[in-house]
Amino acid sequence: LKTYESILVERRGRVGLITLNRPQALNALNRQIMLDVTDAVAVFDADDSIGAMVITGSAKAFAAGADIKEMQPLGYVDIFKSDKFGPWDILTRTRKPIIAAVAGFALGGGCELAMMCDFILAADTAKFGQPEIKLGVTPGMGGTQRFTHAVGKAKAMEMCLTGRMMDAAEAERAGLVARIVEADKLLDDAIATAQTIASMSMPVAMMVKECINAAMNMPLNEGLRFEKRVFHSTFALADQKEGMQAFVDKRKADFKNI
Ligand code: CO8
Repeated sequence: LKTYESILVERRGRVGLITLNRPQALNALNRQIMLDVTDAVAVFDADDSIGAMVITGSAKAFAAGADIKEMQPLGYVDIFKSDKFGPWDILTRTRKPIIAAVAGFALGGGCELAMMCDFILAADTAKFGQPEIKLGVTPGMGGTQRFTHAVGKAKAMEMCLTGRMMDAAEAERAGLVARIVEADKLLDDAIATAQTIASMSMPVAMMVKECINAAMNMPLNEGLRFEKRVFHSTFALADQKEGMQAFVDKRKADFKNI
């Protein structure tokens, strides 16, 4: 594995673990951390021995947003021409599942990065928010879009217009996070969850991810048609034969990812 300046990268079984590591700035997402995370994600996505990924931060902060000091001097043309945050989009093109394991602050770009992952596991210490309005800007990487899909219009409006934070319990009630975990068990739980996913048929897990993402972008009738075609296609896999045979034999399936 490569070493990076602003993240730590580890392999835990079939799970690729990425830890944001700019403690002096509460993991604020500067250019270096973006280059590091997007590179590491692409490397894991292309690695057949990795079945799922976890992105996490520290106990105090998943990420306290884009780096405000880096953005502060920019003008309109600078930010428009550079599409400064565009490279983050690679996360949404990743085909293997990514879990965000969030403890502490996930604010602005930090909340948006967590939402770019496939689901969020939250420590009971997690705090989510889109405080961009307090800086005189709008959210720019999903804070008015993915956030609204996740929590609904009323909460998205209130949160983005006031910039207030929500705690883990509220985030779970609102549907922003999949589950809450005690803070000191967060990483173990996230890795175990990713390991469970990585033990499934890899092509099937990738198809499930693709189908659920289709639900966010397609009208229901098109989404249902897409899902049915994908479901039919799974019957071409050796893993479908193995999965159903294992059930009949009352044993655990041993998927070969083919
Ligand atoms: N950018 C740069 N530095 C930061 C950031 C940030 N977002 N957040 C914290 N830091 C730095 C602080 O400046 C401080 O540095 P120093 O010690 O050198 O003064 C250090 O981290 C510790 O922070 P605090 O002393 O403020 O810690 P507190 O525990 O008192 O407060 C808070 C924690 C409440 C999280 C506070 O730091 C805070 O409000 N941070 C800013 C949160 C914010 O506004 N985030 C939104 C940023 S805008 C944005 O994300 C636009 C998204 C565009 C798309 C991005 C895609 C990835």
